[in-house]
Formats: sequence, C-alpha cells, structure tokens
Amino acid sequence: MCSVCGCGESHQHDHLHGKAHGHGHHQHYGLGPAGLHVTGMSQERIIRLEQDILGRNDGHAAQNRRYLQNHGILALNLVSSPGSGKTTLLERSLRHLQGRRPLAVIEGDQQTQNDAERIRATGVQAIQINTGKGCHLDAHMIAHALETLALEDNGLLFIENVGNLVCPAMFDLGETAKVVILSVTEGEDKPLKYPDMFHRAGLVLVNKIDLLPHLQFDLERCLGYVRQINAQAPVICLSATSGEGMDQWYGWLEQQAAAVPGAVQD
Ligand SMILES: Nc1nc2c(ncn2[C@@H]2O[C@H](COP(=O)(O)OP(=O)(O)OP(=O)(O)O)[C@@H](O)[C@H]2O)c(=O)[nH]1
Ligand SMILES: [Mg+2]
Repeated sequence: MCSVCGCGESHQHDHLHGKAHGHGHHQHYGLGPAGLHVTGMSQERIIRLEQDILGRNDGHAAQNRRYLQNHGILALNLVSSPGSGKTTLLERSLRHLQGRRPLAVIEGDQQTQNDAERIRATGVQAIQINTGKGCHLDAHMIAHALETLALEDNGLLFIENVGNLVCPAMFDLGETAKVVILSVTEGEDKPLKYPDMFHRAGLVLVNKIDLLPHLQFDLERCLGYVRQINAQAPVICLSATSGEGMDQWYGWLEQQAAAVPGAVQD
C-alpha cells in the first residue's frame, strides 16, 4: 500500500523522486514533494528553485501590498483562461465606475497592446505589460507599473493577468484579492481541473450566462465544484455583454472598497 497516494501499489519511492506511476491509462506526475516533474531535475532541486523564485516574488508582493495599503487602493487580480471575458467585464465595469473613484488598469498578455487600447477607449488609464514567453505577471512587473501609473489615493486598480488558469495562481502580486472568472463555454469541471487557482479565489465570477440557453452547461454542478474547492469565496453569475448580474458584482466591489482603510496621511 502506498502511503503517499493511498493506492494498493508499493511505489512511494516513485513519488519521492517525482516519477509518474500509472494505474492503467493514468499517469500522474504531480505526486512527488514538488508537485510537478521536470525531466533531469530532482524533486529537491525543483523545490529549491521554486522557493528561490517565489521567495523573491513574495518580497516584491509585500512591498506592493504596503504601497497599496498606504494609498488606500483596492487592487484586484483578475485571473481566468484566455477569452473568458476579463477585458469585456472591465470595459463595462469601468464605464459604470467612472467618476466614483480614481481608476487604473494593468493589462497582462504575452503579446499585443490590444487590451490596454480597449481599456483606454473607456477613458481610464491603462498600462500594457507583455510577458513574451512568460505565462503570468509577477510582483516585480507590478511594482514598475505602479510607479508609472501613480494612481490617486483611495483608487481602484484592476490587474488583468495573462489568460491562464495555472501559473498566475502561484504568483502573489500584492493584490487585495484574486477574482477568478470562469465562462460557461469552458465546461463545468474547470474548478476540479485547476484547483490551485480556485482555491485562492476571493471571488468567483461565472461569466457569459446569456449563452446558457445554447449550451449543455450544468450551472448547479459547476457551482458545486467551486464549493468543493473553495467553500468561502462568494460566487456571482453574470453576463458582461447583457449586463445581467453586474449589479451584484458592483455591490461586491463597493463592499471591498469600503473595507480598505483610507490612505495614510503624511
Ligand atoms: N456572449 C457573451 N460573450 C462574451 C461575454 N463576455 C465576453 N464575451 C466575448 O468573449 C470574447 C473574449 O472576450 P475578452 O473580454 O477579450 O476575454 P479576455 O478574458 O479578456 O481574453 P484574453 O485577454 O485574451 O484572455 C469576446 O468575443 C467577447 O465579446 C459575455 O458575457 N457573453
Ligand atoms: Mg483580455
């Protein structure tokens, strides 16, 4: 009996060294201490590298968090797979929020400035960060963007992360909360397939509900899967194009903004 994964085999050794083991047609490479496999690298070395990279990132994230707190800024990190509707949601939200508080957006994509241009068209300032081959924003990138933005005190900062449900989960940016967006065209089981991301959500938005009549998407089943991974995060179902459910999202934003202590006066 393997004490690591609890199956009837005797392959603890494989887990400890990060090798896959198979039950029939299933091979799992994530059962070692590092939780992942890199060919030619020991589990211990992967862990050391990860601690080094994430440790540096966390240092920058702590500095960002201090800066944002000192300026009374609510910062939300929007994460999802590509095309779930992050920018569409932001365009509509920014038009609604304009004039209520200072606003700014940091856009993350591997290439193009498309999303920053879409945001600027609403009249809100936006910085585009292109990550090249990188698959996520990190806290150091955000620190530079914060310097350039110089968002006014007590403002609201949206960070649209690179569309990817995996890597952005690992990198704290110093944000107040992660907002995970799942659109109904992606299938109900995404919370189970990408649990790290859903586990870290402060809020889950289920977008594109206007499409439900055209899809075989079991909303209740999806909400059950979200609960299974994260029982605390509130869930709001909405459509960024039809506007249904947007009032609940604005209500959540108001609540979060009210909970941020005001800027520190010097
Ligand atoms: N029907 C419907 N379509 C939507 C909704 N929200 C976004 N879309 C469409 O989904 C597509 C992708 O939207 P984007 O806002 O660019 O998605 P994104 O998450 O910002 O995409 P990336 O930045 O590339 O990851 C566009 O064609 C949008 O018009 C929605 O609520 N309903
Ligand atoms: Mg986008």
